[in-house]
Amino acid sequence: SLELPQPDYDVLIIGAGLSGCYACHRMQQLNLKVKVLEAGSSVGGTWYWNRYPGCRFDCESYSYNFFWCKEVLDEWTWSEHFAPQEETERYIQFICNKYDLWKSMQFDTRVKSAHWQSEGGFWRIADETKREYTARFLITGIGLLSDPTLPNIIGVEDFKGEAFHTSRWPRQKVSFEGKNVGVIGVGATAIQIIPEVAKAAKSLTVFQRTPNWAIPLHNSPIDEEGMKEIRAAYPETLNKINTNRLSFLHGDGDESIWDYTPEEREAFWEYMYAQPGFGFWVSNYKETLKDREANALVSEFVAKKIRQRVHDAWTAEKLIPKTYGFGLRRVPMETNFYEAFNRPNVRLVDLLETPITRVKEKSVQTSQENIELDMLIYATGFSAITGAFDAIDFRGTNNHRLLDEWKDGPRTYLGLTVQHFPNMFMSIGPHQAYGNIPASIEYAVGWIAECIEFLHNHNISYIEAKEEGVRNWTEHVHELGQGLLSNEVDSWLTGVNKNVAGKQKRIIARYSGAAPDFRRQCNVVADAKYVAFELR
Ligand code: NA7
Repeated sequence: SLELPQPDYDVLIIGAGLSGCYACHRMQQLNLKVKVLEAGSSVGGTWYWNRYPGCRFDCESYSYNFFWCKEVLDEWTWSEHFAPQEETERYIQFICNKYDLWKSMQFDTRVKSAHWQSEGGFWRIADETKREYTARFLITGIGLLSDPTLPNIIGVEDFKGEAFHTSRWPRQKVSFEGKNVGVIGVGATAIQIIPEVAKAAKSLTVFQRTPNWAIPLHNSPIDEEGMKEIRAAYPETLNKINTNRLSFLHGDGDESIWDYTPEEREAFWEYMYAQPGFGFWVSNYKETLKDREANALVSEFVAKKIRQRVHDAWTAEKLIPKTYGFGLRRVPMETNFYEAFNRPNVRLVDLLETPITRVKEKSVQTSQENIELDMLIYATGFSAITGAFDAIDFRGTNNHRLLDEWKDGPRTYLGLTVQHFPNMFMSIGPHQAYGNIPASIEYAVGWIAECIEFLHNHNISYIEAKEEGVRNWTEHVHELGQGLLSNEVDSWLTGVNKNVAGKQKRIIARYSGAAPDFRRQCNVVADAKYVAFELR
């Protein structure tokens, strides 16, 4: 009716990372009035914020790009099998140029709240400066590893030297030359930056709490001929992404470890360990991540490799995880990470043995010693999966708070929608299939765009997940997570971050079935014209 207020935009997108860029393109294609709000000063999301030295893809570049943009597939040249951050950032800018996405984007705008307005039926979004924006539909492209967390160590704010979280790395070059540098953490990020710091710094002290099982990346450049072959193979690559369990280039291992002799296994593992990328992790014997005995065998192989590569026996033992097996956390991919510890300027401090008691103005004090530092690098990770949601005050119908809705773990329908939060869609929110993240994004955004197109064409202005759908989906996700060894270990994949008060306990936050099964279920809902939702 005439007197109902009308929103400024058809669609508002939070975030200009891969999700936001693709969603923006789809909305522009539909001729909808769209706005993208981004906290950073440009596009890229993960590839904008994480600009620390050594940051790069650890999935093959040509499997970690988008497949919807045929022209870009033809025109874009990857220079390395695992592209560095700055190349990936340029790739995303290239897409924005190509599809004229910049015109819909607004940067340096951090969204703080999104409240559903029942009168008129739209979202009212406010940024940090309290400026407001209204839109019929809301798409979150806020990332699953985008809310960085500092360690909860006394005195972190007292440190007077240079200090950086890896995900808030400055745009200007940081020099390690002649400096005593400390790195806290040994996750995928730390494992990329440590060899870079080790090369240049006067000294590097690595503060490790839980060791991780890392394997070699084996990166190499791509020449002109190689890129031609990669282009020719794109259809085949896409087919692999669409059929493999985790949407990686690497197929699912389907052979049984028990069909092989110890010598045959050893030869297979030697071969796989020398291959680039995630193959050793995801294309291994089918029992390695499910069966404790098989997992112990593969873990022993990787432990042996670490012992061979790290000369100092004490350091090698400390770098080998003892409390959980290989592959049960996200496996960091490394380039000379283990060799860095063979340099005379690098040492490991085991925080399980000698914890940090406090950070001081010029040093880190452990229970045993005081270590003087010029620079402290926090490679301490993120409030993952739900962190970016927790940072925004989302309120749905009847003032429902998302934070309350999810206080015992996320509850979603298809990982794409939430009850009481009408007209809101999440790209790679909780309960979605992760693995190859750009592939997950491409699917999620495609699903959302088709849904919005359908609603638009049918004059439907309201869509909300139903209680039953949310209950069934959440149960389904929990069932899939049962019996997985990886769900018995603390990591960001199980929603644990010891630095965050509400994240001390393991939860099932991701869809751990096969990505093709996830997509099939979402397709069924779309094919049935979204009748599983409440539509008005
Ligand atoms: P991760 O993998 O969550 O790693 C964070 C690291 O920081 C990990 O080693 C943590 O040890 C360590 N950490 C965190 N807080 C502390 C405190 N308070 N004291 C000591 N050590 C601490 O984050 P990344 O950025 O490396 O990688 C995230 C993902 O991004 C990665 O998996 C890829 O998918 C891309 P802990 O294990 O908690 O003992």
